[in-house]
Amino acid sequence: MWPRLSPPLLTIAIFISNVYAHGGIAKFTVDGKQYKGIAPWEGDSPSPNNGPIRQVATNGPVKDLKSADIACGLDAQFAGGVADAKPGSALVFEWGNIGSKDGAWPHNVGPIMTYMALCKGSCTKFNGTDAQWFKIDQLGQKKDGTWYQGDLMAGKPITLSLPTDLPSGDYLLRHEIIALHLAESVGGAEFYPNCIQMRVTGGGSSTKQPDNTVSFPGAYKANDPGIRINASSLGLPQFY
Ligand SMILES: *[C@@H]1O[C@H](CO)[C@@H](O)[C@H](O)[C@H]1NC(C)=O
Ligand SMILES: *[C@@H]1O[C@H](CO)[C@@H](O)[C@H](O)[C@H]1NC(C)=O
Ligand SMILES: [Cu+2]
Repeated sequence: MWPRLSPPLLTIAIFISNVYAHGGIAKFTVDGKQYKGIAPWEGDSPSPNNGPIRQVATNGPVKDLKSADIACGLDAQFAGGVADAKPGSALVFEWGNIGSKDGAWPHNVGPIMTYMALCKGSCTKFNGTDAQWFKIDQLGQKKDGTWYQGDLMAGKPITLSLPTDLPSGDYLLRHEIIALHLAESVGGAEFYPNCIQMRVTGGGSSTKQPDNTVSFPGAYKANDPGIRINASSLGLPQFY
């Protein structure tokens, strides 16, 4: 039998579920090799972190687009490792609602963006705020109006490939969910950027940067039409 919650307790329970209705990358796989995300809010505290995924401080979102956190996530730390890849590598991203252990990602509205930037020197000491990012992928809505982000909520991974013409080099990969469920007011959108340190071999030796690069902070503004948006006016069946 379920315990009956008195109204004050009910309020607290709802409050807590809001606080923890966030998450991060649970697993990242490149060409079959899997790396685990680091979730300090789940008790993970690898020290040193020899994996390629930069550890963030909490499972919460970045809200301030002027903060350095928009580059790689809340108080993102350098990681000690790099993930080996090649042009065209198959990437798999699994997200979790980390707060309920091994739970699914909790939101289903808003795009998933993936950027890369050449590290100047080793990625293990390269700050994402100094990067010139180019976008390699974006996943928005499907034909039926639902968002690819909903696949993560259903426990499914997001898959994509590195560009096939990517030159060799050390890169930061910036994989980001923009959750728009509260985005009807300025500052309501939730940003969940994650950075992964990669070494690409077997590509060309060009060091020419793509023409269109952006910086974080800088690329997004709180009033951008895709950032301040009433996503429920898009007529979605369920909305979180
Ligand atoms: C990256 O630079 C920002 C802005 O200067 C700083 O706040 C942050 O601590 C730096 N990150 C690391 C891991 O040093
Ligand atoms: C957002 O859109 C929904 C559906 O069209 C509407 O009911 C709601 O009032 C809108 N919210 C705001 C803040 O405009
Ligand atoms: Cu959230």
